[in-house]
Amino acid sequence: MPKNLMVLNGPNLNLLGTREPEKYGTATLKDVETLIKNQASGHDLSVECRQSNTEGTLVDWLQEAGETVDGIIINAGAYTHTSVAIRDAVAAINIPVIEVHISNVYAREEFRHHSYISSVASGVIVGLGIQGYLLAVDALASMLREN
Ligand code: DHK
Repeated sequence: MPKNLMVLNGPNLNLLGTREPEKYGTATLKDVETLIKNQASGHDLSVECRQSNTEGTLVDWLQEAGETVDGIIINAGAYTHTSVAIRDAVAAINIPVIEVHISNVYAREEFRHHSYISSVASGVIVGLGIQGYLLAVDALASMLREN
């Protein structure tokens, strides 16, 4: 059976390319999603990418993905540092979830140093730019091969 991934991006990540490019780079979200799809297809994985600025929508999509795909990549943006609801949604999921941050949150403001998601994620990739999403695809591909 072909395996499927879901990539969820949270608030303000729709602005990639123009938003603080010194921190988030110059690639647009569309560029990033194309790279993710190419990376996934190299592993014979299909991937659906979604973005929302709304916390509840991300919770709904996590619940949906937990039932319909084999692995999830999430960059919850600022909700990483605030959302117990997103953390609880991740904790309720029985498939691997990789948390990604484009910037090195530990080299930034103190309020970005804590993630509600990290302790319930399968793994975390931080500060490697948009390459983090591609490394997360590789990690999921390897986890799914082992299962
Ligand atoms: C993205 C955001 O939107 C911020 O709120 C996080 C994260 C960091 C990132 O680096 O991808 O603090």
